[in-house]
Amino acid sequence: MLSILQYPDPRLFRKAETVLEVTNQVREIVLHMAETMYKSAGIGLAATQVNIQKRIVVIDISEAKNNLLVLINPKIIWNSNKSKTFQEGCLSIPGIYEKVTRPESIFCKALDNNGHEYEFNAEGILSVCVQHEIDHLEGTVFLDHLSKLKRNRIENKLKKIATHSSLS
Ligand code: GNR
Ligand code: NI
Repeated sequence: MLSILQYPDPRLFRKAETVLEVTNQVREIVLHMAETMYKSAGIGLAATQVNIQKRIVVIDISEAKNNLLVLINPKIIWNSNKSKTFQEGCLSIPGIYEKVTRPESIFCKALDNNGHEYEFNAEGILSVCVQHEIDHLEGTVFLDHLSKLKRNRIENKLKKIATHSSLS
């Protein structure tokens, strides 16, 4: 299992590199990321979160956790004008859950584990998750979508938690 960077680790703010070829090394990263996502009970994970600066995302929103989606170099090629608000959390910001407004539906393309391009429509939680993960690849987190006031409140709360923690 890979360790997950915790906010505000500066490595979370780096922009990930495009994957030039889906090699065995990339597939190995995907495998380790999936294992890490399942063990952490997340519905998605971006390579940035495990300190790998490549455009690789894994998602599984299924109840049975048996429908792994692999998105390499994912790109949103269309989004709806209509927005929707959803309560989000992040494995890199544990304990913080906030409402974020994003386009309701998106049309995306990505490469699969074999390097083949595919396209898909997403709405609901899948749309939220894909957008949340692509944000990570761009070096942003869901807190960047909140008002300054809300964000400041959360940063102060996280600083307090860090003060009490024996790890810092
Ligand atoms: O596990 C996760 N749940 C979640 C809930 C609402 C909106 C987005 C997410 S993604 C998150 C895992 C994670 O941090 N992925 O980057
Ligand atoms: Ni996240």
